[in-house]
Amino acid sequence: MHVIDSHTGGMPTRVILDGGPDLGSGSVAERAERLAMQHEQFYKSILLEPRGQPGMVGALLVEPVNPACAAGVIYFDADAVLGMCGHGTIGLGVTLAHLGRIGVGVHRIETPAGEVVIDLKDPNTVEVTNIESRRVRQAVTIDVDGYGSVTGDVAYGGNWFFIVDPSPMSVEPANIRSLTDFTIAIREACISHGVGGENGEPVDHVILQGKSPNKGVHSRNFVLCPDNDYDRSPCGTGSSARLACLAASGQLRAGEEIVQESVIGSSYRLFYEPGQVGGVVPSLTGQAYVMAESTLIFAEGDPFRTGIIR
Ligand code: PYC
Repeated sequence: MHVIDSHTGGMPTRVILDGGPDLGSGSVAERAERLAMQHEQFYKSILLEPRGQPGMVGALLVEPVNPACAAGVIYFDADAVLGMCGHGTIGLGVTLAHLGRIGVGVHRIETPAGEVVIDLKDPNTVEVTNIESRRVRQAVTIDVDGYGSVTGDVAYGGNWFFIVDPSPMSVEPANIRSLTDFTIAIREACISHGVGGENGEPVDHVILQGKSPNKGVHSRNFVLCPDNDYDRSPCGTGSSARLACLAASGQLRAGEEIVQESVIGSSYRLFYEPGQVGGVVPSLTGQAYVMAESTLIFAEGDPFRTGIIR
């Protein structure tokens, strides 16, 4: 299996070029569902240690339905198949450019959440125009075991987010362990209280919004992913959900650009345009760097060929 690893603001993406399972035909969303339901061991083995690394997101290339798209892609982490992934799409754009499959300019990419547009500005810089994102619930208060009442918004940006703004815990690298434990407890509370999307979709990511000490930066976030690891980047789908919240509460105008920082200090430039069905169409720009081109080997006798299950 040939893979190319990149990182976007410190968050790793592994693009899988070949060796994936037969997912049949249908939309990318239908094929993603088959990957989730029938090939769990396959996708986890690519990301779990010892072949993968904590936090890593996989990007399985698939044939797009729309021939106008440069690629179809299914993203996943070590726990779940994702609807979309912003940092992964920046990493994918840079990887496709590295392979000579796309050049500078605008390209469409098919994801389970819908078609997104990438604008490759240079070999390392990509602007992603995401699917329409929306806030679905405002100021929901939940009781979080061991922490008390926490209030946040539920929003969709290609994945489902519970966004706490401002965070009651300081968003800084020294607190990453505590922030992780806190956000896991918040996600569990959301699930046990039935707080999620309009159709009962469970919250799969949690965001804590804090202040940045850096000039010109709007805010700093901590984002918990389904695999219980944190996003080293500012999270593209999470930033999209956040833009939807800022727009819905009149805190950011269409077209106004802000800089969103991650807990480790990497950043995206963000803005939105009004959507077609009441939400926002977010754009995020970030940088990715290719780190490795590898062949993964899953030897028959290897006791950890399917990864170290946590
Ligand atoms: O950038 O959208 C994102 C993302 C989702 C999970 C990890 N990164």
